[in-house]
Amino acid sequence: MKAILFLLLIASQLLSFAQKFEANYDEAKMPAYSLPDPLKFNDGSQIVGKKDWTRRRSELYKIFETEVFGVTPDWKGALEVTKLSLKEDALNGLAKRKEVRLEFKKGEQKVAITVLIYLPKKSKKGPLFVGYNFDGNHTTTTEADVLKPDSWVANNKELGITDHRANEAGRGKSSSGWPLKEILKRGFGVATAYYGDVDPDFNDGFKDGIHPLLDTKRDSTSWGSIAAWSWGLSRIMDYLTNDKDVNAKKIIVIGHSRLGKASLWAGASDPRFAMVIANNSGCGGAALSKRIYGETVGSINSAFPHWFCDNFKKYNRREDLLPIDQHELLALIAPRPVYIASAQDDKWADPKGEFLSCVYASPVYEFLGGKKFPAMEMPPLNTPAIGDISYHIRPGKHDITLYDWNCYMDFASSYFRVKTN
Ligand code: GTR
Repeated sequence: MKAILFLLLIASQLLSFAQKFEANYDEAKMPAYSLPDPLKFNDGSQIVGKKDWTRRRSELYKIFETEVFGVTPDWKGALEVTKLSLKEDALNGLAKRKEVRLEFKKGEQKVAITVLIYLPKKSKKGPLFVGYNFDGNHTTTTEADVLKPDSWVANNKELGITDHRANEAGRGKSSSGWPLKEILKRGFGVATAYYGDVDPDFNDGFKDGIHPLLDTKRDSTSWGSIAAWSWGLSRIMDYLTNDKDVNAKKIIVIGHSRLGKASLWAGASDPRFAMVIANNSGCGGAALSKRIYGETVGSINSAFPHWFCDNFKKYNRREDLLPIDQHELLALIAPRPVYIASAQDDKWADPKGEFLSCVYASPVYEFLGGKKFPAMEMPPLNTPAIGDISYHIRPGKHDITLYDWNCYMDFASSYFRVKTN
């Protein structure tokens, strides 16, 4: 009898698991939804002047904090910077390369972010991309002397990691997503760090990474891992504003996938980022949640319970109750330029939902004197729609490719008036 009950229990759990994760890929099966209007206050009144936008913006920001990403505690501590290396002729003389360690301490606990920076030798103080990598700085480059992370990394067959420690097998393995030579030749700098330095990406009850150093108590509005990664981007920005080789007014925050979600929240939270790029950022990033297409709020919260605040779980299967949607995350970045990109086969991230966020964020950019987003329909493949909000979709899978980077660089070159070497 006990055995039968046990089997029934397992079967019912498997069923609910399967139900939870069943993704909809049929537009016809999407529920009817209506999106909140970013230009209306929470009480329904219309915003009129630009001053109203400041007030409306803080209303919106607060909702994203308390219902989606969680509230980031104030950081009042000091940032300790250690220069780890300097190479004047990296990448065959193309770049000056630095590694710096940014250290945060509370009692015995400490968190250190190692930032790898490449600056073009030929053009000084041009724009610089800052973004995280997934597996360690050494995976972004084939250069043999770039440091590997000391922190926890995910086990990964391809990178030969079985003990949560980075090793030499990973060196250069992500270099296709970091086309350093192409970026540097076009006059851009790059700063990257391993995202797990800030908060290892697993559900540990916020015991490791930066959370315990800043948290006093935790509740349903406390910050999750995405907010922590965004916080780390701002700390890298703190460093960059003091680096005399860098023009702090031309810093572009970029991220792919979960790190695209982090770059959007960093851009919304920190106005020092002059431009924001989110590549294939999907659910919780640029994709509209209320469409219920591909990854949903319920599925992301089940697979990654540590990414958002606990309040976000209230909207599992109840996206209709969300007081915001992701077009308003883009609106929080206005009037600074934002570039969203999708991949055709990346249905899980809902390319159309990413595109529609651009359409529905446009009224805020226009209200602030910016350009209207130039597309009402999804543009054809490989045909970027360029404006203060820009968007493209390319063929292929979930990834960040040279094509994506070239689009971002074309856009940033014209925005920052970069001369190619
Ligand atoms: C997926 C997740 C997505 C996306 C992706 C990634 O498993 O469901 O939201 O963030 O990971 O970061 O690669």
